[in-house]
Amino acid sequence: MKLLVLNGPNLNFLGIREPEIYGRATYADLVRLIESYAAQNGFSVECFQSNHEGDLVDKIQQAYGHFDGIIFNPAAYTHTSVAIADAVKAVGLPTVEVHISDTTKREAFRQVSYVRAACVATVQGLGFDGYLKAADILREILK
Ligand code: CA2
Repeated sequence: MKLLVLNGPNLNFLGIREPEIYGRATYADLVRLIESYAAQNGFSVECFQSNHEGDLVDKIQQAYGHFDGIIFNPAAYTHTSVAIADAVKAVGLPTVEVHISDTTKREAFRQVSYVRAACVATVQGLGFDGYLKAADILREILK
């Protein structure tokens, strides 16, 4: 199993600001956690973070034929981007939407997710462990 882990805008700032919402661990810590979970569980991962909508769309398209599934925290683009939702739908790879925080308990504008309809599951409010749970979900689907 080969998974692509995508993170959207500002998640490179993890651990630097807003620790009360996103915790104190950094983006590098997140990548280390996911890579060591993959090594322990016998699958491979590539992690990619971008602040740019088009770069995320390009990376989703490039995943076609190269990855078995996608773990995706589109960050603010969750709530705004039809282009990203269309890209996930277009490649047809099983994709799990992940959010570190529980968006259901936050502002009204975070209650909309354009990408959700294109995803096989949503995991939110579990902190970094949500990415590991997403990998477990994809492993079940892909086996
Ligand atoms: O909870 C999540 O994972 C979110 O996807 C994070 C996004 C937010 O727009 C979504 O509604 C929920 C924001 C990511 C910003 O990350 C920061 C990290 C540290 C400091 C500031 C922002």
